[in-house]
Amino acid sequence: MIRIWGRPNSICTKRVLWALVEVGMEFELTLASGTMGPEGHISTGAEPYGSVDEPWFRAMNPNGTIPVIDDGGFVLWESIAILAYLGSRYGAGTLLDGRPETLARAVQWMSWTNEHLEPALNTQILELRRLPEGQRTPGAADEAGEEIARSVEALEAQLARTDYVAGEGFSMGDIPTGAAVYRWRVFGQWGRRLPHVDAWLARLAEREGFRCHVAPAELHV
Ligand SMILES: N[C@@H](CCC(=O)N[C@@H](CS)C(=O)NCC(=O)O)C(=O)O
Repeated sequence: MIRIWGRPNSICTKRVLWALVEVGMEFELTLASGTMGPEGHISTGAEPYGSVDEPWFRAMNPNGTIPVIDDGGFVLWESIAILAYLGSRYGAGTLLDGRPETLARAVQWMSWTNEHLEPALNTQILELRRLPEGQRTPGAADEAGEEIARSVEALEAQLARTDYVAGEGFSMGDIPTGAAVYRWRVFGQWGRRLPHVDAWLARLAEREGFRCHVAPAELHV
């Protein structure tokens, strides 16, 4: 049984939860965060789930970020590394298909998601939901939404050529990208016509890991 520390409304934790469903592994999730708790974001006065500043947690992950996994004593942080681990250890035929090209393309899109979508997505959710109204910056959420819309054109071009980001089959590469693009969509920043992205999201929505850990809008707030 894999242990995971994180929170269900963290986009990086969702990646790991979804991947665990894909590989059919049991896991135990321990809620941990320095910024969010059951009542919301700390900027609203809410108590965080905690643990991330404790010495035992920092010994696992000196950055104090989530998610972290422990698989029989093998401890790992950084969600993309965790997906790569799950893919290569448990994900033959589900997260990866054994082809170096699929692995490389999956990593390409996972890195692209971190570089091109995550910073703006983080701004968007803070500004639209998590920060108290008085602490929001006028226009920042729209600007972030526009930035994502521009970046997503690259994904639209890829999905015009292949059904999934790394080829004709689903792979771990679809997880971070799918969760991010879906979150952007949940918050209404859809705007442009992106038929291939739309069709791909509809395909991802049929997967159990997506339905459980990504689809519910309340899991993004
Ligand atoms: N690049 C890291 C990012 C880790 C990260 O910043 N995680 C966020 C949640 S998505 C976090 O730790 N937030 C602060 C907290 O909840 O304490 C990854 O992919 O795992």
